[in-house]
Amino acid sequence: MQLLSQFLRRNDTDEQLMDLIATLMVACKEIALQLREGALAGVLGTTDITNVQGETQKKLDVISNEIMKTVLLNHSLVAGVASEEESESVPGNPDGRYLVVFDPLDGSSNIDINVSVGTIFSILEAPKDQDYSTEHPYLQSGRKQIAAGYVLYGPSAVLVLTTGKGVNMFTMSHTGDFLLTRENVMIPEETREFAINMSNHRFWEPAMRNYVDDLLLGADGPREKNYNMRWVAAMVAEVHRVLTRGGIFTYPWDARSPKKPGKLRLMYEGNPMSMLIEQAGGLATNCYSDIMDVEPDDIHERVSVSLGSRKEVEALMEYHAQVESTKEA
Ligand code: AFP
Repeated sequence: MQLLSQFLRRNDTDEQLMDLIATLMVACKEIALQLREGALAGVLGTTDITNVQGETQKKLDVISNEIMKTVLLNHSLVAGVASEEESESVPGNPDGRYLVVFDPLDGSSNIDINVSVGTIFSILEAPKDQDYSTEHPYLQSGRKQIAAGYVLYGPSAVLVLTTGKGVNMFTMSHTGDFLLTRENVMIPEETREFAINMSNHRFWEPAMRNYVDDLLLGADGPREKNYNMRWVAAMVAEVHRVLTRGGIFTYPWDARSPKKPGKLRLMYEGNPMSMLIEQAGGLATNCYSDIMDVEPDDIHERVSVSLGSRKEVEALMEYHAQVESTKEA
């Protein structure tokens, strides 16, 4: 079994990037330990703090965020970080080479019911001579990411990583080492499995309703095959399933918050997951263009996300194209 460091070196990874990834894993190991302790460490439940997203923070949201900030900002390579749990970016070493944008604990509504959660990260080059306490240097499209990944804290803790040379999976051993367990992940082009929060059906755009309604018609409908559904309520677990066996995951725009493009955040959910999906041969779209082509205006801006098996995402986009063409007619 190859260690993460051995694999990265074998694949000619930049030494400083390897160093940063190893540092990220120090933080994720500590988060995994906190999660494993759970109730025994008194880390479950919520705080009385509302974050910049307008969400009540779980104790482990705060703990995970502090671990990520402390570990990363102590490293000379890090010029600054931006977090789902921080209203502003946090500067590090002004001569640092990298910016790290992260969701320290995605899916935290699953914590108290002991269901999978994860840490999502995106690594960007730090533009020179910038003020990393402002959001400007972080506002780079997903195409500018030099690496992205997540650690899924499930029955096992699994790092899924891309540095732009494909997607690889590493399982954390009992000694805290990440060992290569799946190399060069490729997503099946077709699928029979979709993931969406069906309770929002009445709030979707017509194209999304038409698409999902046709999935539910199964073999008797226009898609001519039966589908299965999953919903874990943690994007990191949904994406892991899609990378592992194919599928489509979508959290689209809905009329509950019409001014927001979607619920999920572009910089530390949409972009890193889209880089993984595209590197594994899939598609990641906001139903009109690639997510990684969106030019961000705000660190916490949101995006409609539909990603997964290439042919299934293309089918969804066709439903949107048809509605758009009837509007123009
Ligand atoms: P939390 O981190 O607040 O649990 O939200 C998780 C998430 O951002 C994403 O990981 C899930 O796919 C999505 O929200 C679930 O949203 P619903 O609770 O509306 O289904």
